[in-house]
Amino acid sequence: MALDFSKYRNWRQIEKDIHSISIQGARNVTRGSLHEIRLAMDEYKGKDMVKNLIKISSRLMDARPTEPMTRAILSGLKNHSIRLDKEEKDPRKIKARMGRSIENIEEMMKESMKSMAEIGSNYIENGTAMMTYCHSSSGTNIIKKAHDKGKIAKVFVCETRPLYQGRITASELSSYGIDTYLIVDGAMATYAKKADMAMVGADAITSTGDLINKIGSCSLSMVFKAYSKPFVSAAEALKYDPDTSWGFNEKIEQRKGSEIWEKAPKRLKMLNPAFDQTHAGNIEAYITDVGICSSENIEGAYNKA
Ligand code: RUB
Repeated sequence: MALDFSKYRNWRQIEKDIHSISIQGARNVTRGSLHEIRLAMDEYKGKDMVKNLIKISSRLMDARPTEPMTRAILSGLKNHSIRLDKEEKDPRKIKARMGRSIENIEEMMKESMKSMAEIGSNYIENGTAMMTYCHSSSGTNIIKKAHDKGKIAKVFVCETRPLYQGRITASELSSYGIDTYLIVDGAMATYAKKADMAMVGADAITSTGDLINKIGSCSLSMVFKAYSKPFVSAAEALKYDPDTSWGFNEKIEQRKGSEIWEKAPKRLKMLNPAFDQTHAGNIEAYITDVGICSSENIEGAYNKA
């Protein structure tokens, strides 16, 4: 679901909502961050504007540490603002040029979403019973487009503990008129028998073609592997993290245990990773904005994007 950021008047609130996951999903995190920078430019009009933008962008790049697309886009924008600061004396001109760059990035993101929906909906076969996990705006857009083409029989949506992002997916798809069934995460193997394929989103893709996505995606991939049914990921090529080809591991965000159990017994320890890593061998295909690709040629897709 493409969130409407125009309701935000205060950029600090966007940052809080990214931390609390009220703004969730890699794409919405990137879009929210861009809007935050736009609002911050309105506040810091003077000559300290670029200094402040650099600080804010660096914080946003770490707000969700497992988001290479946000990092790549914000680091490009940060460098752009540093160059502009050297070229332009007038902060109003810097602001205008930064504003245009943000608009161009937003436009590029809309276009990549459109191509993913087209490519993904062509890939899905007629009469598909789909299973999804968490909420990915790329995934839901593909399913909606495939439904428009009459290809979706039904969708099973795992609710996705502990924050229930599956409910966002389920309400979006059912209100679009798709036959949608919300299931508890533990029922994934039961209903996978009745599904033809599984599709999840992507936060990051590593140089070995592994997928990093919402915790539980790996389990889903294993269930589909066991049933010899396809498990795919809808991912803009920009989700590929080139740093992983230099031997850096993608950092997995660890969240507070209180998200699992708010009033848990005092001595109880809780482990709450936000994401997990799905082995490339479990992934039938990546549906990217530059075409369908296997986990082996994801770097090629990234270079093409
Ligand atoms: C969301 C999640 C999504 C990806 C892709 O996790 O894992 O599948 O971010 O989303 P969280 P999109 O709820 O913790 O942010 O396709 O919208 O980029």
